[in-house]
Parts: sequence; C-alpha cells; structure tokens
Amino acid sequence: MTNEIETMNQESLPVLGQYINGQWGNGAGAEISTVSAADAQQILAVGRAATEEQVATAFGAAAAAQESWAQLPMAERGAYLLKAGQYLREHSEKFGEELAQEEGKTRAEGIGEVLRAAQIFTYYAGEAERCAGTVFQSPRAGEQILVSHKPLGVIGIITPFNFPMAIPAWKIAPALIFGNTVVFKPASLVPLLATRLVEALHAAGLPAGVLNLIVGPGALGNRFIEDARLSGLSFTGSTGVGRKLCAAGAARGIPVQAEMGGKNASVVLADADLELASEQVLFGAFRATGQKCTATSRLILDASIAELFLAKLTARLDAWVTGDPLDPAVHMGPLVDAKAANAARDSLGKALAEGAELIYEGAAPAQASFMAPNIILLPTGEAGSKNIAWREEFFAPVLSVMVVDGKEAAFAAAQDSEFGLSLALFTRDLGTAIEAQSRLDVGILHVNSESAGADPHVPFGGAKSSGYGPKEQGAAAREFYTHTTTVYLRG
Ligand code: UN1
Repeated sequence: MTNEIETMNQESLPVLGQYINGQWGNGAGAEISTVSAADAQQILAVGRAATEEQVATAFGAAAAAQESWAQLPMAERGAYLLKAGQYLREHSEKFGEELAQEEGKTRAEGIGEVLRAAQIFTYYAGEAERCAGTVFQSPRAGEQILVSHKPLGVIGIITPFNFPMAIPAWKIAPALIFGNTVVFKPASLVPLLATRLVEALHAAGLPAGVLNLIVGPGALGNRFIEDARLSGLSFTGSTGVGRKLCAAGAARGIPVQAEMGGKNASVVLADADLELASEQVLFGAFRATGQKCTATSRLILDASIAELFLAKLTARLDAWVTGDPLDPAVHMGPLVDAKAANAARDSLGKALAEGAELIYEGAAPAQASFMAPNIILLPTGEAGSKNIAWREEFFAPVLSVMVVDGKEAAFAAAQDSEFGLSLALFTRDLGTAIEAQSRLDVGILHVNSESAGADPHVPFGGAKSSGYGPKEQGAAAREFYTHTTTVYLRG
C-alpha cells in the first residue's frame, strides 16, 4: 500500500481512541490498526495503543466516579442503559456490517449481535424494577433480617474477539446497573466494535469515569489485575489466560469470573428427529465459523443412525456457502485472521496424523483467513478419545465425529472432556432428556436445539474447566457484581 493511499484512507477511517474519564483521546503508545477479517489489506480503523500509564489513569477515573455512581437511584443508572440500547438499535445496520468486517461472521449474524447487545442493555435497565434483596424472619422479637446487595467497586472487564459486542455488553451492563464503575479492555483484534459499544454509552450521557475503554495489546490486561483499585475482574477467553487471572485474583483476594474454553458435544440418539438434528448441528458447528465457545465441536452419533445422519448433514453443507461475510448469499465468513486459520489448519493436520479420517471438506475462498467446513471421523474408544480433535478447542469450522452404541456409551463419550460448557442432546424420549439433565456435567444443556445461544435473562456459564466463579447474565450476574450486607434490623 502506498503512502498516498494510506493518507487518503486515514482521512476517512474511524479513529481508535481511548475513552478515559468521559473523554475520547489518543493512546500514547504504538500505532495500531484494525483490519478486515476477510482481507487483511483492508484497514477499518487506525489509532494508537494505550500505555500502562493510561491504564492507571483509567483506574483512577473509575475509582473517583464510583461512589457517586453507586448513589444514583438504580432507575437512573438504568436510564443510561436504555438510551444506549436505543442508540445501538438505531445503528444496528452500520455497526453490524462493521462487526462482520472486523470479526468475520456474516452480516446477518453481525446485525443480530448488535441487536442482542441492545437487548442486554434493556434487560439490565429493568433491574431497577426487580427485587433488590431478601428479608428473613428473625428468631428474636422486634427484629427483621435483611440482605442487601452493594457494588464491588471498580470492575475490570477483558473480552475476546468472537462476540465483540454481546460479551462486553453482558459484562458492562450488569457491572454498571449494580453501581460499579468499569475499565474495559477488548481483544486487540476487535477494537472498532468495542469503540462502537462505548460510543453508545457515551451518547447516552454516561457520567465521566463510570466506563473507561483501553485499546491496545493483550499485555495491557495484565496491568488490570495488578491495579490496587481493581475490586473484581470478569474475563472471557482462553483457559490458559483465564487460569492465570483467577490465580492472580485469588492471591490478591479479589473475585474473578472467568468464562473459558469449551469442547461441546452434540449427541444424536437413535430416536432423534434427524432432520431437525442435522439442521441444528450444522448451525452449532459452523455458524460464526465455529468461533463460539458454545460451538459444537464433538458430534456423538448412535451407530444405528450415523450413516443416515451424516448424509443429511453433508447434504446441508453442500448448500452452505463460505465467502465474503457481507454477501447476503453467504452462510459462513472467514476466521478472525490468517493466524487463527493457520492454527486451525495445523490442529486439523495433527488430528489426521493421530488417526482421524477426513470425511467431508467443503469449499472456501483461497484467502489465508478462510477455512472450509470440515468433518472428521475419530476412531471409537481410547484412540479417538486421545485425539487432539477430541481434547482441544480448535475454535474453527471442524466437527469431530465419534460413533457409539446406545445411550450409555453416548453419555460416557459426552462426559469424556475436561470442559463442560454446553451440550446439545437430540432425542424424542423425555425420560432420556431428564436423565441427561442430572447426569451430564455441563453449564448449559440444549434438548433438541443447537449447542450455542444464550438468552440475557438466564444464567450462562460452564461446568468443569469451562468456567470459574459465578455464572453470567440474568439474575446470576448479581452474584458476581455485588457483595451482600446482612442487616439485623430492630427499631
Ligand atoms: C452464544 O452462544 O451465543 O465466547 C454466546 C463465547 C461465549 C458466548 C457464546 N462466551 O463464545
């Protein structure tokens, strides 16, 4: 790219600024840019990274703003969220397209995600109309015992690239409504959409210091856990980083909520509706290019229906188009960047070297960040269960199939994972569904629907190595974003 084009581009490109103490400003660090997932030559926004000093300034602003923010009636805090939600709705097409460009999911998924963030803001604005605490009987005359919820203080929020609006929204909205202030650091691959989310809250007139945005490299996130003013940290991302943050938080005595990896199974039993199951497995495995922590990456098939099910699934995949995420005819865009796609290709190669068989490979554009949908068949028993594709999250459009005999073997295969985020079970037998609920260690169980998805008013999070700390969203969010005071109250 020549300098001339660069200059021309930069004149019209959005700027990646830092938002500290209610002001947009430049980072004092290195030059940064964000590019299209489909084409890394296409620059979407430019700016400068924040420095560690700017992180400290942001924490200072959040700490200074916290008490007066907490003292506002919750309904007034909610009014800012309502306005921000409205702003997102009004800009859903523009922001949704930017999301599709920056992250790589399709335009429809991008717009859907912006609307979902708006819905999350609206849901938490309504917290002002919900029950604020609990009253208990006292064993003593003339006394009541109240449990009231109070903000933690300053919350650090660190989010991944794959839901650049929805995940920040479902952390920021409850943090704010319960009276906390926030320093927010999005994944360095998706600063533009994080900027749009903060723009919505700024446009809503949020008081200075209540929300601060730090844009820059991942290493800046380490400063968060070290800042003495941090009272709690909510993180979504890799298991490795999440574990380190949890350990560092525990060492300091502050709560950390971490939503980490998944290796989610879809289980299709002999009595399942195969038409429905093949559609839902397709969505679970390949929507958003498999880049959801809730995506289906393991498929457990009863032997009696395996062949028929795979025929239905691959027929659907034959009509599944991978390409430019802005093209309305496209079902699946690229991965977030070439590095992610190369890592996924590497992992797939290892899985094949370890004995998996490639049984389906779709078509995809040649650019480095694209990858076609792939289905691999694992050997049954230990050889399959030790395969990298069964154990490790690829975060890519790769579905690993294991064929088993009967419900017991299917449940055992589903349980055979260190992770336990979500699971999709396909059966027509209500008894089996009820049994799955009590026997399978997952945070989210779907019966006859795909493994991904999360409604704002219900708890979200995983079992086993998938999650740490209280669940997110719905009423569960209050457990993380507040602490309680038990009041023995006599007149
Ligand atoms: C969804 O399934 O719609 O990082 C949301 C993730 C999850 C969010 C999944 N925390 O993919």
